[in-house]
Amino acid sequence: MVEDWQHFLLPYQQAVNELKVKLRGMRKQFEDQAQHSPIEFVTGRVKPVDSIKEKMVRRHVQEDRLEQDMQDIAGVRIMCQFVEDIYVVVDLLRERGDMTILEERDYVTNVKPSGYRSYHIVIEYPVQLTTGEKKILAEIQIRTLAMNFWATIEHSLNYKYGGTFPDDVKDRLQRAATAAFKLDQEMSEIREEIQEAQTIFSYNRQPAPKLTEPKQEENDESRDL
Ligand code: 0O2
Ligand code: 0O2
Repeated sequence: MVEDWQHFLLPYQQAVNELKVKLRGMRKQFEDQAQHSPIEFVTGRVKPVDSIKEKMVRRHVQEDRLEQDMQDIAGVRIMCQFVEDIYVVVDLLRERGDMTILEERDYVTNVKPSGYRSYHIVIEYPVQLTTGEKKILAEIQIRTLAMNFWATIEHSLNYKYGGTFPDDVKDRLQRAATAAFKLDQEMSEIREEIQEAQTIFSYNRQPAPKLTEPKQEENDESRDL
C-alpha cells in the first residue's frame, strides 16, 4: 500500500526535473553550434495522484506493481518543428548513456483510431537518492507542434465528454487530425527553406559583439604616439 504519496512520488519528480534540464540542454547545444534544433521545447509532469488511482482501476494495476506496471508516472514531452525531427530526437535518445530504452511505440506512423499521433519511448532512468540509486520508469512523448496542438485540444474535450465523444465531434476531431498531419507534411516539403530562413533570422538577432578595447577619445594622447 502506498501510504505516503508525496514520499512515493519524490524520485519521479526528481527524474522529471532532471530530464527536463538535460533535454533543454540539448536544445541549447544545437543553438550554440548555430544548428537547427530538433527540439523546440520540453515540458514534463508527474502524474497527479487522482490520475494514477484512476488508471490503476482502468488498467487493473495492483498497488504493489505500480512501479513496474505504470510507465508514465514520470512524463516528459518533447515538441519538434518537423516530423523528421522526431526521428532525430529518437536517435539522440538511443545514443544516451544515462537512460535505457525499454519500449518504443510509433504512433506517428501507426496513428491511433482517435487520430492521435506521437512517438512514445519508455525508459528506465536511475535517480540518485540519499538512500542510494533507484531506477524508475518514465515515458517520453515526442511529437510535432501540430500533433501537440491536436492532442491538447482532444485531451481537454475528452474531459468534457467523459471519454465518449458524440459522433459529430469524433468526426471533426478525426478531420482535424488529418488536417494537422497535412500541415506537418506541407511544412516538411519546405523544411530546408524554413531552416535556412531561421538560421539567418537567429544570426541577425545576435547582439552586436562587445568591444574589448575601450574606444579612443578624440583628445586621447595615445594618438600622438
Ligand atoms: P493539466 O491541467 O493536467 O494539463 P517549467 O517550469 O517550464 O519547467 P512546469 O510549469 O512545471 O515546467 O510544467 P511544464 O513542463 O510546462 O508542463 C506542465 C504541463 O504539460 C502539464 O500540466 C501537462 O499538461 C503537460 N505535460 C507535459 N509533459 C507531459 C507528459 O509527458 N505527459 C502528460 N500527460 N502531460 C504532460 P499539468 O500540470 O499536468 O496540468
Ligand atoms: P495523461 O497523463 O492524462 O496524458 P493508455 O494509457 O491505456 O491509453 P498505454 O498503452 O499505457 O495506453 O500508453 P500509450 O497509449 O502509449 O500512451 C498513453 C498516453 O498517450 C496517454 O496518457 C496520453 O498522454 C497519450 N495518448 C494516447 N492516446 C491518446 C489520444 O487518443 N488522445 C490524446 N490526447 N492523448 C493520447 P494518459 O494515461 O491518458 O494520461
